[in-house]
Amino acid sequence: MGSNDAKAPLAAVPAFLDLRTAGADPADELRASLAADVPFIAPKFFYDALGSRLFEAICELPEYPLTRAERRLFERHGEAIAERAGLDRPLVDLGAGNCEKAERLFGVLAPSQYVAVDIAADFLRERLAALALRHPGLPMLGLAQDFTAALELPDAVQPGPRTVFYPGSSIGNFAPPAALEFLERTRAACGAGGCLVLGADLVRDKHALDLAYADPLGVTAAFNLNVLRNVNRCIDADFDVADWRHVAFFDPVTARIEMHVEARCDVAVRWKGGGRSFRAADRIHTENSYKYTLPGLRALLQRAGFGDTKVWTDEEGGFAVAAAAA
Ligand code: AVJ
Repeated sequence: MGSNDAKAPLAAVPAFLDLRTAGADPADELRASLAADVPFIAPKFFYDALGSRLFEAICELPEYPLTRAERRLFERHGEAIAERAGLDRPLVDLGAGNCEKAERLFGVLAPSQYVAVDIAADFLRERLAALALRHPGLPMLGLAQDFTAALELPDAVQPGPRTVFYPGSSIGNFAPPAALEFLERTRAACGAGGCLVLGADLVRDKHALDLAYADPLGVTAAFNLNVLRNVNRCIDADFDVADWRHVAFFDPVTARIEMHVEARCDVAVRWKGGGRSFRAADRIHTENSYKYTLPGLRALLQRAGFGDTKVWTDEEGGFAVAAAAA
């Protein structure tokens, strides 16, 4: 063992900073949102270790074309994106997850540093360590952080201009006013001369959108219901997953997917410091996933202060990728 170690290449484990305690306490946040008049659970609570893996499985579903459509766009237009974003810049990946999307762009973007930001600390740490082995020459930094409230980039992140990468249509989790604020903060993180590379799912046929979030295998149902297990862990609650069912639908009026968990019967749930009773058919709102139109996407980026913006679309998948100058 020892003699092999001596010959092994010096692949450094990427630096990793856990900034999760910087903001509000997630347990307080959960207790408040569950006690609200219209109870809800913020979507970031989907992403415990199992939730992160269930989301990876969702991306494999034929009914969920987003990830594949976006991949096609990055494959086709990677060079054009790099022309706008510039080479040799820090690449800040918001909601990096398994880091797979960014890795596919390393070749064209030739980043000077890879900064992966995600709420799922253990999952990110694990995937980033594997990534570093494949790219030993690229400096990497992992940041465990809830960037939905505020994006905090420590000094270890190389200064601007930066390329901020926000793929997968996670922007859809924000209601329009929050999306605007988020994009304004993101523009500041890019710095003058920097660039935002954004993926956004487009409004499509309702039936197709409904199926993408209520797939017949039940993978999305498992992903949604798993949030209750994460809540149990976070606030010592006693949700029984079997008492709840998955509800998801596209609402054309708000142009958003809504996901809820719905009580199958009357249930009383207790947690540390409180509890709540739910009647049969009561719902807890777990996610909004807003879909965009091309004019809507352009207007939003412009209002957030971005300048020259190029948008590429995938007809088949109904998906858009934008490169917006900060
Ligand atoms: C990761 C927020 C982009 O809204 O499509 C997938 C999460 N929820 N299926 C999305 C999700 C249900 C996903 N985002």
